[in-house]
Amino acid sequence: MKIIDLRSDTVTLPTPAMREAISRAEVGDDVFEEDPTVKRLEEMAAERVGREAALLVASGTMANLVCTLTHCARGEEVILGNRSHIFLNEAGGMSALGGIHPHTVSNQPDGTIRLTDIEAAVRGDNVHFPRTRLICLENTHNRCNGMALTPEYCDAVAELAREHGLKLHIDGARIFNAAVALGVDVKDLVRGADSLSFCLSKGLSAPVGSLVCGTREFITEARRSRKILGGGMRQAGIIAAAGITSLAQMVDRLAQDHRNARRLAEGVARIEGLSINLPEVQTNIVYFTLTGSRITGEQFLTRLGKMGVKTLLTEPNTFRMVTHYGIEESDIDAALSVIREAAQ
Ligand code: TLP
Repeated sequence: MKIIDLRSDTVTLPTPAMREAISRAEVGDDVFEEDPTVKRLEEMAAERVGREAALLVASGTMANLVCTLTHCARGEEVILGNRSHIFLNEAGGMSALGGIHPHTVSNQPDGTIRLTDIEAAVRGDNVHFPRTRLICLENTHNRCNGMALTPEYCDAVAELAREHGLKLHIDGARIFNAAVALGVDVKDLVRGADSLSFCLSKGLSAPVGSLVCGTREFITEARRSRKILGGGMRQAGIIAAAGITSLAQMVDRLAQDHRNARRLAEGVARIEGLSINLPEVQTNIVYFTLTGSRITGEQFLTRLGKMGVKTLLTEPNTFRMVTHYGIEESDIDAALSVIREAAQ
């Protein structure tokens, strides 16, 4: 039985071209800034997103943490969505390690936060309050149906940040999915941001790594934050080599993942006992809900697993499926047959 693993795009395996690039990678000690492959990846990343400089880090979580630690001092505050990955899924790193205070505001179903809500959350100058320092957005928005924030929305938040003397960070773990889905240059999605993180190890299929991008000055400080976190890596060209292949070869194919997600979503919509909001499926993430009361979410999850389809239960009856490299159209059709049977 072929296992169809739709839990996440983090399960992607390196491509043959990545393994080849890893085996040939020229390496050095990157803490001494002497790894030529890391430097090449960082330059390529910075250029790709229209920023002066970039820094390779171990994970998306580390990338976001490096950025919050670099922007904020202890006791300062970050405005971020209540469904954001930073708030929900990063073990409270900014407060645990940085003494930084998260101020959550509601994410709308499309991943945006209303400008009026952001503005209302900005603190006035008062001895009782933490100082607001940073706003964080997430694009695509994982827990908000993988939806893509538009350049216009990101610009509006950047403008608001500027008006209030705040910084803007974009958690762009899947920013290339957003750019491909919207048909825009990724530079236009991040042009107003003071920092941005994106992941190599999700839809772009590399085995490890994320990039932090910003001004040269910001990246110099971020390098220090990375060191504090124990994230200074030595012959990291082994990782960077795969990342270079990701940026060179794996971005345009995300459109195929989006088509597969669409096909999956349309199939799910035809299955009795399941409910899905089709217009919300824009990228490679599909959420649906079990509405019939015959079986529980846990039972449905177990049934799917036994029949070879791995998925995630994100709320009691809500499932997330993510398409990625290694999942073909035929796998989607096979998964739909299993889902249909399991929902009986
Ligand atoms: N998300 C993972 C899980 O942690 C939920 C996934 O399977 O989607 N930002 C966003 C928007 C993310 O979705 C993730 C990973 C991260 C940051 C963190 O990246 P890693 O896992 O590399 O630390």
